[in-house]
Amino acid sequence: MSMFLVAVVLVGCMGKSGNSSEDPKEKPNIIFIMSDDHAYQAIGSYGSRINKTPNIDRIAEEGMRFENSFVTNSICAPSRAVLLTGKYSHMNGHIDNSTEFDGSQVTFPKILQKNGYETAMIGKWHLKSQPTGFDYWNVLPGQGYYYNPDFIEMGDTVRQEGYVTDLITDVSLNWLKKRKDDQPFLLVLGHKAPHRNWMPGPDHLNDYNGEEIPLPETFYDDYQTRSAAAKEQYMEIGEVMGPGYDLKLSEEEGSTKIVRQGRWWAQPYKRMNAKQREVWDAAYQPRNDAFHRQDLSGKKLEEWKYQRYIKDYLLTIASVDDNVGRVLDYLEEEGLTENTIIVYTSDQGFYLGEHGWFDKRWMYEQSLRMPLLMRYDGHIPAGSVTDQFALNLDFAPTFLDYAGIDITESMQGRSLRPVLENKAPDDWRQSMYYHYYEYPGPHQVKRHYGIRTDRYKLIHFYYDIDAWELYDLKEDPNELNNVYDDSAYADVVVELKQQLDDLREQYGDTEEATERYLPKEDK
Ligand code: SGN
Ligand code: CA
Repeated sequence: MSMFLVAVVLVGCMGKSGNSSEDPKEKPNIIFIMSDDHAYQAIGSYGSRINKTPNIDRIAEEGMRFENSFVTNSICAPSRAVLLTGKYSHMNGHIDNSTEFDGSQVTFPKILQKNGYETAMIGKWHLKSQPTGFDYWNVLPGQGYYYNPDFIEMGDTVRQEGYVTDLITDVSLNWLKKRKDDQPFLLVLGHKAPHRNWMPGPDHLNDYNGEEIPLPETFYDDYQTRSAAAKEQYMEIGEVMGPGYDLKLSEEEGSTKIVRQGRWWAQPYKRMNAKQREVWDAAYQPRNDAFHRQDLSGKKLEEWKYQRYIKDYLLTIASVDDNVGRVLDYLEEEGLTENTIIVYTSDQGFYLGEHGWFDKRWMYEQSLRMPLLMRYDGHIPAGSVTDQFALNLDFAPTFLDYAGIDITESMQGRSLRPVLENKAPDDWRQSMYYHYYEYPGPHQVKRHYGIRTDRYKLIHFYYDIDAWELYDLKEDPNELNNVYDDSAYADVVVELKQQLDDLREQYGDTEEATERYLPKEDK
């Protein structure tokens, strides 16, 4: 099926599958909070061993936690394009971070807008083209800065003083306060944090000081049983993290002069004003001095890098958590919790040292899994947990369903509503399809596609490699043992390859589509 054909959608036909009446005021409001690179391993309600997120956990306590929520292409802009369109990357055309999103496509905010919703997009956007389908938008250009970031408000670029996570929340609360109260609303609130280069906010610079965060079990993975793909990546904490931009080191003991090599640390550092820099240096200098005095090498140096990375990462999350709390408090104060669907998720998962890595992209668990918490009082049972498979493909159909809009013809995902209401039908998906494209590219994760069932994961790496991997998630949850060539799994391989072909056919991801998205010189 051509990606252009599937863009034909029925916009605005009301009421078939929803519970909402025709009166827009009766429809639920939607607040969709998406942070950038927030791993489930760093969320309290997912059992984090390394941090606490009391406010994010409030959403789970009052709603549902998804244990098996997956992204279909584990990287930022493509994940957002899937969210908006409800279609796989090969269908919406946004396969990697390099291209501009085609905003003329049908998206769920556009459909909601046409059906009486007031819509806003605030914070991280990352799709290069201007947002469409939003009555109000105020977004970071590109990745944005942590301190004193620029915002593009309806086309005008304005620099705001302050810390990005607080500022995005300020703009969001202001919009909520000013919105029209005779319409339901959709607010997409995108946080920059905890994206690289993990600069903590002024309120949390000194948390975790003197503490040791435990190393993940697989930190020293040697990739022995895997294909060349895992050996040829460029995302090891020990190898890749630069002293300046990533690790925020100063040049030498006693100096606040920043290290210049290793990426562009000067830019974000110099963006701080004098007061902010003073607070920053006061926090980092003693720790940097201690580092210089130790003269570390080998594993000790790698583990020091891990500590610096993970603490900075978690500190940026502490601000996200505070600010989620501000939004939830506002909704409670205004009596809005009852009729508002609240979602917390991240554009993909992330490695917090598992396999020795940071970043995402792989179909392995930490980057495939998206945290997903949803609350809708009176509709989603409080404190519930589901194992059913959810995909980022499902967000658009879910919101349209709750708004009483029939979407059956247009999107590739399914409404999560029956799952959220503990009524998953017998034909709910038992497997999921994944396809990642951005190679050659940052971190050098090779192109791959695959299938995950509740027990197995089969992956095919292609382009400058032709390699298969199979993991038995029950026997090997850490995915250290590729059993693709183990004869005991021969039947499983045959069965999964068939299922994978079926999924590729079902979603229209043909050989021709895969070929179409190869780098130009290779077509
Ligand atoms: C930047 C980062 C990468 C990261 C990509 C994509 N490098 O290029 O580490 O993988 O963004 O991230 S940086 O040195 O510029 O920080 S994504 O979440 O936007 O897809
Ligand atoms: Ca991301």
